Amino acid sequence: MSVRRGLSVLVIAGVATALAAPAASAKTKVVVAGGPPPKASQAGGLKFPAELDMNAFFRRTITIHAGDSVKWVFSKRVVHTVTFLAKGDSRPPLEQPDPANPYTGYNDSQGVPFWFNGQPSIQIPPEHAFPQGGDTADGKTYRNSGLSAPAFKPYTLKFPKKGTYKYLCLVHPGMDARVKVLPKSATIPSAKADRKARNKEYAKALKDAKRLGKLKPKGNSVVAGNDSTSVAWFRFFPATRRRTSHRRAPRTSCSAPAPGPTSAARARRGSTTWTCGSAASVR
Ligand SMILES: [Cu+2]
Repeated sequence: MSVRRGLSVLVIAGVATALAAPAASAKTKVVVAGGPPPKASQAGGLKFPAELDMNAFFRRTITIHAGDSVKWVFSKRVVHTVTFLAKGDSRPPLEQPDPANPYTGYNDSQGVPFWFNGQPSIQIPPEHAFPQGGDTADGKTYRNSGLSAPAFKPYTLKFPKKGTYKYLCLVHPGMDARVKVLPKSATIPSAKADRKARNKEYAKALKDAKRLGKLKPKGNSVVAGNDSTSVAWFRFFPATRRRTSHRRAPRTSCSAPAPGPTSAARARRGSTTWTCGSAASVR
């Protein structure tokens, strides 16, 4: 190779190196499952009443580059999952009948067997309860964080390919969201813009909660909880119901909050006792 040709090759190689985009390092964005978030700073320092739970993902749509990851952190107020269903599947119930393990030996206080003895027990199957599918999403096969409680360990997935990945929480119907994965050349919101948008979504949910928290049932009714799709109150409305007659206790009704394994309401069939999540009194 002549000296002149050698120099040309070096110059061309130098220009090519200068034009090549620097290899972007893979990034990880954070999404909070539920509310309040584990750290107050993850909702811009907003204050959450102790009896309030939020069943939504914040942000509801997160946009990343192909090759980046999303890390979900979990609210510690109730249990959630981050679940990507297999292509074509629809949302399964969290719990399923297990005919191999029927209920046996459950009697009431008088020793009379409950009606459900012999019926299939209701179980949370392992594929719902525990992490499934590895640490990379492919948009076709099942991925699941498992139940967040009791460890509340963050869950991270990498998204190598562009596309829109819908996911949901198996515990709360209506709690769903998506990850938008764009080519590396596309412009996406910065992490700072995402945090700002997330705080806004929390502020809106708090506003909805405040509206729901104004519930004033008429007459002698007492309502347990008052929910929307993404907000749940774990309290009675009103907290104190005064009797309208001294001769006879008022008729009160107690409606159960949204279903879920951590739901505070438990009803025993065959009994008149309802146990609800927060205290209320009739005076
Ligand atoms: Cu949930």
